[in-house]
Amino acid sequence: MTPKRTLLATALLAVAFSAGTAEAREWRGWNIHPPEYPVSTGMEYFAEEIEKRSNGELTAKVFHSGVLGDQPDAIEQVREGALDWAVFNFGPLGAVAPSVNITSLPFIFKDVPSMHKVMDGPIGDEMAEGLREIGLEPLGYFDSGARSFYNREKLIQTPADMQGEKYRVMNNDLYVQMVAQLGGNATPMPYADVFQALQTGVIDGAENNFPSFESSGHYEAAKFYSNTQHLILPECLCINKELFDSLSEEQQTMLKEVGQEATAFQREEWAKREEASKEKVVAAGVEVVEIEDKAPFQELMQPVYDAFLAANPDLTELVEKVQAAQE
Ligand code: GTR
Repeated sequence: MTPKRTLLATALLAVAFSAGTAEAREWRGWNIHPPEYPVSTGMEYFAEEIEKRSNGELTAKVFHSGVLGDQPDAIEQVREGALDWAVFNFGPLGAVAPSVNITSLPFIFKDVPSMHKVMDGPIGDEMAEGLREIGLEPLGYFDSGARSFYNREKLIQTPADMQGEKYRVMNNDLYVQMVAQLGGNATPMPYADVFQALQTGVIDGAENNFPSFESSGHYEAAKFYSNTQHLILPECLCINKELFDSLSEEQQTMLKEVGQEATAFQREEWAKREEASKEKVVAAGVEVVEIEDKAPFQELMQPVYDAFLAANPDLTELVEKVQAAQE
């Protein structure tokens, strides 16, 4: 090659390379959980597969353990494109997407299989539209089991046991109303602050599923877990919508496929972890009580439903559909 040609080739290569790197900008993914948690391994599955199947054209990284900040902020950041993707819980998501907030009506799902059935059908598609409207493209609905109350000092068996007790809840008004209806006081607080608040007695308790109760270490400070299962919340594997829309049709199809596979994988991992976490906390001395009759808790929730539907009359039909789909 002549020196001139070499120069030209180098310049072309540089252009190709910079174009290539622009396309291959690594997507930044937010995750609140530690690396071995089922949400985390589901996200890693997604990241690895999209890189493989796009021959390295698409790359994504997961920042675990909430190092990129708390959930409500992260939701804003993925909506705006400051972050690219994440797995978000429907609780904090519902605070900004009304149709999604239906899942936060206490006891709306009978059990976890019913939640899957609803989310994997046309109602899940309607909620996906609600997520698109706020700038998120959902690629799968992950599992996060059922949430129950735990306490530092006592077992909750009836709502009377909640009188005057202070509970941390996620950032969503529905949970403040829910705890108030049960006779307690709710304090919305970032997940990362709950452990210390439990340890120091700033709160009497909190509520979560077994894997989070265990992985967060909350079980070390709160030894009484009452299986109220008052919330069964899906989680969303989401990507910034503008970013998704900028991809080729082929890439979008591939992403959707990988999203579904990652979801199937995550749900299996979830079921295993739920068992393991329960065993671990029981072995560590946590007393777990099953609530055979949930009716006393459920009956107190009517005002929460009424207030929600009064504020969102257009969602009445969707609430009814969610209920009817489980009959
Ligand atoms: C977990 C959930 C997280 C976060 C956390 C919390 O179960 O997976 O996304 O919502 O609960 O209580 O803040």
